[in-house]
Amino acid sequence: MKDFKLYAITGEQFHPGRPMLEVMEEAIRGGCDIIQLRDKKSAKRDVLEKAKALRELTRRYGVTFIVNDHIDIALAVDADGIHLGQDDLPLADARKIVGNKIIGISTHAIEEARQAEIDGADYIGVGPVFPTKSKEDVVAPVTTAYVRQVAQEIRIPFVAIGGIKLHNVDQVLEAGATRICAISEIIGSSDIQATCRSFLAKIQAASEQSGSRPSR
Ligand code: 3NM
Repeated sequence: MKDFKLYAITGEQFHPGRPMLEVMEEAIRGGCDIIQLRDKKSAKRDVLEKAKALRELTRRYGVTFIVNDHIDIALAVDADGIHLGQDDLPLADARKIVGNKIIGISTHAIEEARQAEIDGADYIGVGPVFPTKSKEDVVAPVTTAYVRQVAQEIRIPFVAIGGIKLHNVDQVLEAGATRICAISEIIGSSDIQATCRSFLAKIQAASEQSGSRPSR
């Protein structure tokens, strides 16, 4: 898959009164290079309409587009991939349906990360690093210790997620993350583009620092 650095997920409760498409366009203009449609509340047809609109937007900007949960919608709109949780369709079965589209898997423990790698995930989510209110039934924070463990052991791309803000992202980068995902900090921001640019500057600075350190 095309590599990425800053991953934004939709969350319409964080921008009341502002259209989702406009908010996600701001995120893209700020430099987000992968967008996920995550909507656990709307009727399926409404999710489909949102997916169509986001597919058109992301295609216009050349940004990767992922649909959470709904494999059928991902296929219908020709999204670049899907994102699945631990309780969704098993990866091997999802792979039979989506072929070579991107499959991302949420992981909350190293065993899940190892399994996702073995099963052929294209990337994994690693979280929630910090407490978050953006996800229901969320597990306890995995802390930066889990980020560190994944950075050392797992070879497929991973993205850190969960409660990541501009004020704490440095800890996550220091633990070895090179890709960051956020919902509330990005799309709940009053200046989305500036927030994205600040995240990217921090990601860039951390990568330059780690590049100048002797490798393990
Ligand atoms: N998945 P915020 S945490 C959607 O750990 C999601 O798998 C998580 O939102 C996981 O950036 C999370 O607002 C919510 O904390 C992230």
